[in-house]
Amino acid sequence: MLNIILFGPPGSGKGTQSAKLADQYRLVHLSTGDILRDEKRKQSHLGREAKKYIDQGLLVPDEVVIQMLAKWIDQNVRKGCRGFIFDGFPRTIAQAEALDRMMEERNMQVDIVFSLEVGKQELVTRLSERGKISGRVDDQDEATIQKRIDVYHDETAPVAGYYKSQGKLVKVKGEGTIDVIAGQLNSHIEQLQEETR
Ligand code: B4P
Repeated sequence: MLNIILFGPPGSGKGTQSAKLADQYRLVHLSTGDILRDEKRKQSHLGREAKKYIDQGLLVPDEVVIQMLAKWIDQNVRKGCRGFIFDGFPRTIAQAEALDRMMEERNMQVDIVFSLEVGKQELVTRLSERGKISGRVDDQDEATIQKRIDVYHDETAPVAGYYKSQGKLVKVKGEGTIDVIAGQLNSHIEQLQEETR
């Protein structure tokens, strides 16, 4: 199994790069943002709860996201998947600890954590651009985008230290063309696969 985490601020390219990696290595792409937005669209109980946080640029409570993710992992493991790309999860230390527990209980492990490094102005530009077409409430105004970047620095950035101390964190420049960034991620994965062969 190959399990990868894509980590970075909002708009850093996590979703974009995860889709490419999932396709290339035939992994299951688990985007907590996409799952929560889908629940919002369906107006399920979870979706209505999540909406209160997402639309304001805040994180959905840990226990909600952790339970939701455990369910998705189990469903895909039962189907015999080759591994996962975690996109937008974990976003807090509590989520990172929960993921480690979930993996251990299932005899799995996180193999590599990519941190996509992008400057703040570029993030604001990308998300504002996406806001014109995505219809996402959290991309619509600059104050909410700013709030998400602040939440990232306060609550999510410390997760990088958690994986650095496990020797799993790899920083990658997230500015440049999508294909060049994808090429860098690929070469790190191939190196990892060489080392573990
Ligand atoms: P997410 O759906 O994870 O979305 P995101 O952080 O806004 O964006 P992402 O980083 O995936 O976007 P991408 O770069 O692909 O989260 C949304 C919300 O859901 C959170 O604020 C939170 O409320 C909630 N949530 C999700 N997970 C949670 C969790 N674990 N715990 C609690 N709450 C959670 O794309 C951005 C734009 O940049 C795109 O338009 C793309 O085309 C463009 N782009 C990408 N790469 C580019 C490049 N190299 N050059 C130029 N443009 C590029």
